Amino acid sequence: MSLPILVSVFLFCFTSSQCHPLDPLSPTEINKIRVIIQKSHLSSLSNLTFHFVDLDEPDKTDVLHCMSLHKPKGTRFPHRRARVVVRGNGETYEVVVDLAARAIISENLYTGHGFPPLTLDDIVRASRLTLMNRRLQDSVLRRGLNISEVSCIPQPVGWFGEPKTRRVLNVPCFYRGGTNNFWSRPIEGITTIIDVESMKIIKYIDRFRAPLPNAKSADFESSSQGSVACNDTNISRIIIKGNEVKWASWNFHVGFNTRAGTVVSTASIFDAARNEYRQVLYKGHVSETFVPYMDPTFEWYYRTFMDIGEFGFGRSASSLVPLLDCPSNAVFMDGYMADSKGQVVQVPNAICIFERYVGDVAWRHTESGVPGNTNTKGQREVNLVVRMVATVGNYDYTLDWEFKQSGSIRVGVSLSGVMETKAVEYTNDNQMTEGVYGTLVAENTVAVNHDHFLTYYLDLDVDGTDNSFIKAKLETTTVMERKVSPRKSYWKVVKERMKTESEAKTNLGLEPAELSIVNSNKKTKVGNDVSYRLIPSRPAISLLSDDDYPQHRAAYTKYQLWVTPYNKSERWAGGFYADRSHGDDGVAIWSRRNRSIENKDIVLWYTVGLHHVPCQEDFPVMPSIYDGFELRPTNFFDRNPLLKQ
Ligand SMILES: *[C@@H]1O[C@H](CO)[C@@H](O)[C@H](O)[C@H]1NC(C)=O
Ligand SMILES: *[C@@H]1O[C@H](CO)[C@@H](O)[C@H](O)[C@H]1NC(C)=O
Ligand SMILES: *[C@@H]1O[C@H](CO)[C@@H](O)[C@H](O)[C@H]1NC(C)=O
Ligand SMILES: *[C@@H]1O[C@H](CO)[C@@H](O)[C@H](O)[C@H]1NC(C)=O
Ligand SMILES: *[C@@H]1O[C@H](CO)[C@@H](O)[C@H](O)[C@H]1NC(C)=O
Ligand SMILES: *[C@@H]1O[C@H](CO)[C@@H](O)[C@H](O)[C@H]1NC(C)=O
Ligand SMILES: [Cu+2]
Repeated sequence: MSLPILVSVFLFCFTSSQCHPLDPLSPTEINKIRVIIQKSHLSSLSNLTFHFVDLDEPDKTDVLHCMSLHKPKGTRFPHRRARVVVRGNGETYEVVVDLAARAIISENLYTGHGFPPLTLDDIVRASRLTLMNRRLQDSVLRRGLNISEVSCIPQPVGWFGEPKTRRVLNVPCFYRGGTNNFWSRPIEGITTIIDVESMKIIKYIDRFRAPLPNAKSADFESSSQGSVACNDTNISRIIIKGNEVKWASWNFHVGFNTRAGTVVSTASIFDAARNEYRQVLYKGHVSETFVPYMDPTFEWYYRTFMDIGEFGFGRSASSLVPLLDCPSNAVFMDGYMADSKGQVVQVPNAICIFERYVGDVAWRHTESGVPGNTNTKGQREVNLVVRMVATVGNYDYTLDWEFKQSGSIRVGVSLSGVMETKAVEYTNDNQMTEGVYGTLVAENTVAVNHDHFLTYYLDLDVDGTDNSFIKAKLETTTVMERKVSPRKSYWKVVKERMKTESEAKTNLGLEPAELSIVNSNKKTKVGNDVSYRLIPSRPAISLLSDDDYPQHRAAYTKYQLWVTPYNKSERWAGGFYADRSHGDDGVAIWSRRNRSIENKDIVLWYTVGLHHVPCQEDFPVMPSIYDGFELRPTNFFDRNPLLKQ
């Protein structure tokens, strides 16, 4: 289709607090998009469904230009556009909608591998269809169970080399019967495969029976405790206008979309010594997740989930519960998204923002070397947290962006929720033989081994867009001048500036290295390059073999860190069309171009990884495990920014 040439439509934007160029789509805009699509020729496609509706972000240069103008009245901002992916007639269409012009300005039929994210409707219908299946009902009855107590949960099936793929879901079923924790009571041995497009069951197999795990041991709701409120911090220091947040010296924008959930952008920090805001992070969010289970049997092998691309963290956002998810001083933000019909769905309290004091010290010193007095000085560490919770089926991910007054940003994730378990005949570990792929956490209940990899998109702009990535290795050095020193060794810092994408791929091991994002065009007063350092989490990379299909699709999990030159369309680490993808898109593929990353606008792709060997304490509901990393100013300020100027 040829693109109509549009007269540039300028919105008078950015004159009020309501309007930041990266603001998520408002309910009014989502409605408008639906109407525009329904009035277009796309409405004649059969079974038209909306799979993705998000802001089509303006070009970065335009956004940065706009930001740097200190918002004079009447600053013009180019446009509001939306990126929409719909399916109709069994095909995928990528559409860009201009909201001011109320028109579709581009349209493309996607013919590559993989499918757009599943809709909630796909999931609900597949679940219902499974429960209505006579053969399943018979299987349930033969096991002496009551169909009214069965929950069936559709799951994406990955890709295992089939030349042609359809949109299908595998729908395992579980038994409530006395507990809401059905995840711990799988009805083992049954496989239902559903073709999502025609909403028909295309395969039903009942291979074997296993005992149903006990309801009493699986239940945790009856022993959950109320939350304790705590008023320690000061809400009045947080200033929120629209989606922009000002707190202490920080200024940033909080967005929300169905795929990533929380998106933090245009974060800058006020440098009192220079009397100016300085850029730190243009955009950061979770880009993809990979959760492969380590059970290769027929009923389990396909469970190799890429939750962000297959469904979405935003679509899985839980409404946060005051005093449980967020403390009493939290401020809440709602999220908005489109459902499969393009209609607005509100997620009340999708994000909370709060000041946190946990009793830590930001800096301190006791000086006893001054005659006459021993003197202690210091400052409490009070941070600002931006939080959301994505509940993807059985798992709950609490995702935090924590801003410190020292200039650090701590990005963390807490994992809780319920294990995916497999029903087995064993009631004691001493009966377990080969072919068990996890830990016996209760009688007849194995929690299966698995990994969690969360890959973050981090477009840092340290004091400007032109940055480089430096690995500083600490090398043991032999002392040569033995006449003046009895020492035999020391370590020195050897900095290596990474020139290309292939050099920048990093696995952190025992080798000591400092990883930093440096702006060599900007110096401190004493001449150091300004930079931010990446302080990593515990290193973990995928242990699957390179030729295994799930690994091929999530190839980026073989390195903890990738660095690419900024490209607006490179955003989703496992590729946009992750459902049933063949591994031909994503950061591992883009990086093969081996582009230059020196003194360029660069993007970091950092993976927080956990190998999860379940234990009994994880059952029936798992105590939170925390992991995360920090972005820390390094020769960015002329001295400790916590001190008064
Ligand atoms: C099956 O479960 C439903 C809902 O829990 C209950 O109302 C019904 O009595 C049960 N049927 C039998 C045969 O136990
Ligand atoms: C449209 O949906 C119906 C019901 O789900 C299905 O039977 C039909 O095959 C679908 N048509 C296409 C073209 O996918
Ligand atoms: C927290 O502060 C609010 C508002 O000042 C107050 O209503 C509430 O009772 C306080 N809660 C506790 C546990 O102190
Ligand atoms: C809370 O912050 C406001 C604004 O910075 C300040 O005026 C007020 O004194 C603070 N209150 C407390 C209890 O710290
Ligand atoms: C941006 O990335 C896409 C996907 O990798 C690629 O097709 C396109 O050529 C890139 N654009 C530029 C300017 O490099
Ligand atoms: C990437 O480019 C660099 C510099 O041109 C070169 O030394 C290196 O071998 C290349 N790596 C790959 C994998 O192509
Ligand atoms: Cu886990």
